[in-house]
Formats: sequence, structure tokens, C-alpha cells
Amino acid sequence: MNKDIILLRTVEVAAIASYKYIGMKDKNMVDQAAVEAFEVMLRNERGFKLKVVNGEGELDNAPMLYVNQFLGDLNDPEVPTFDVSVDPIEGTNPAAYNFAGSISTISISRENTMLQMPEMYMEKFFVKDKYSNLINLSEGIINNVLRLQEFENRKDLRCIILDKPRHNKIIQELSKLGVVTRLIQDGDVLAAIDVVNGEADFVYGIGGAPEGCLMASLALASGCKMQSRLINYNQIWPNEKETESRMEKENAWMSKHNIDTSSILSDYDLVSDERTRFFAAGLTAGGSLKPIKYKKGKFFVNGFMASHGIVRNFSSIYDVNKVNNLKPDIKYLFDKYKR
Ligand code: VTB
Repeated sequence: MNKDIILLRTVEVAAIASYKYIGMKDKNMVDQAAVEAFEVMLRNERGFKLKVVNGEGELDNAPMLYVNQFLGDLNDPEVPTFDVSVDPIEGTNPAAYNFAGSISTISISRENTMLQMPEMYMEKFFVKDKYSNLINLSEGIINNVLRLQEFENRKDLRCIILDKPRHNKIIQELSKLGVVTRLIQDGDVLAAIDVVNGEADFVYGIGGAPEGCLMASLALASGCKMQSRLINYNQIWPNEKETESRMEKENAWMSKHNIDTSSILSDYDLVSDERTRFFAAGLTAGGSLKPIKYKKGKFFVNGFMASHGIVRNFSSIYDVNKVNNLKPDIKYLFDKYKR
């Protein structure tokens, strides 16, 4: 079967599996259900191999979807391998507390084209396709916004930004410039999907670096644009116990890759493959992706896919009885994660 459909189905089923734990205040349970769904859905697939480049962490602390794990067709040396960035649940907090923002997502690209990102913060600027040639993050976000406003000849651009204390000042500045901000608690990958779907003009803010690869794939696959810059832990959390040890790891990663916190990274620096593909499904979702609904034996899930400049939004219906008859792997997950 076509790997695009397989991956789309995988994120949809991962979202359905973790639906069991929505609102139960337990981030790990939500995540584990989705992680198992990925493993089960991909283990028997033939014709391609996936190598986890950005996943749940290193093998020591992540038993599944760990960095360098291979999934898919492990027995046939002839099949092509793809690099993968995967976040079984991006936004475990919104899922655990049942507010908008969580999705299940994966992106793939040709082997050895994805940068393995450090566990680190990243300043990200993701703009709609029309602005692709207009941005330059090295000039700072305000100068970029002024340029976009001039280009549009209006001030009320629509921006999505994480509502974190670290963004208080910039949120004020953007508002003063006349930008209409939408504040989200979590989930900047979903926010980028909203830009692709035309619900906002740009996403700006400091979030996770590994998710940066997913957003880079989305930008390349949809014709949008992303620029980013790594941010040291002490810039966000100067006084934490782990600040020093995290900084050591961050700095080691950066010197190994000849990147520092002034390097502006384009989407292509993170994923050097124009043919990268991006997949997502809404769990608690929000914005342009609807949350999962369950009614009378059917799951209603919003899926999303971007590749080669083609953007697709799906409304998928999983009839539990029919699927159970036809797909033993999904039946196993439906039974185990029945709510
Ligand atoms: C979160 C999350 C984002 O980055 O903000 C996280 O909601 C890091 O920020 O979607 P905190 O440490 O302040 O939570 C993301 O996961 C991804 O960029």
C-alpha cells in the first residue's frame, strides 16, 4: 500500500488510541498510547523503512520511537529508507487537560536529509507562502513584521504565538504594531498548520527545537517558509538546577554541527529535501483541525497532509466494527484503548 496513506492512517489511529486518556491529567498515558499505536501500525508494513531522527529521546530513556530506531520493513535490505521526525502527541498537556492544541504528527524525507535536533529551545518564524521571499530573522522579528505590513499595506496581520511569560514583551510589541495575535497555550506545530490552512499569516515564538524539524518539513511540503535560531536553556530558565548540564549538552551539539545561537537556520537547513512529506491528525486540535469525536461506534478524525506543494485536509470516519473485521492491528489498538 502507498506509504502516504499508511502514514496518514498511523497518525489518525495514534490520535484515536490516545483519545482514551483525554482529560485524565496524565501526560504519559496519552503519549504512551500514541507511541504504541505508531509501533503497531508500522511494524508490519512492507516496501519502506523509517529511521527515527527526531523522536521520543535517546534509547536509554525512550523504549519506543527512540532516536536511530528503524521501523517498517526491517527484513528487506533493498527497500528505501526515509528519515523521520515524529511526535506521537505534540501537545501532551492540552491532551491531558483536554484543551485545544494536541495533534499526532510525523514527517519523512529522503535518507540522511534530516538534522537530528538537540533537546533545546528554538526561536521560530513560520510564514505563509506569499511571504516566503520577504523574511529574514537575523533582522529581528519586529523589522520583519514591519516589512510584511508594508508589503500588505495594512497593519492587522494575524499572528499565532505561544502564551508563555517569555513572550509577554513581544506580544505587547506586536499588539502595539496593530498585529492581531492569537494566543495558544501549547502546540506551535498545529499553529503552523493553521498558517498553511490560511487561518493566520505567521507563527512566531520560542518552542522546542525537535518540533522545528516537523515545522520545516511542513513549510517545504506546503510552499510556506520557516526560519529559526537555537536558544540556550539559560535564556529561558537561568536559575534552574539543570541549567548548567543542559547548556553543556547544547553547546557540545552546536560546536559539533558548527552552529551557534546566532545562526539563522532555514527550513532547508533542517530538512534538505524538497520532497519531504508532513502528516498530522487532530486529537484535541483546534484552529483548522477539529478535535476527535466519537459517536455511536464511529470515530471522526481530522487528518492533514502536505507534500510537493499540495495541501490536503481530510475528514476521516473510522467505523469501529467494520475496521475491527478487516484490520487486526487496528482492532488490537481499538480494544486496548477503548474508552
Ligand atoms: C511547548 C509546546 C510547543 O514547545 O511550548 C514546548 O507547547 C516548549 O515550551 O508546541 P515550554 O518548555 O515552555 O513548555 C513545543 O513543544 C514545540 O515547539
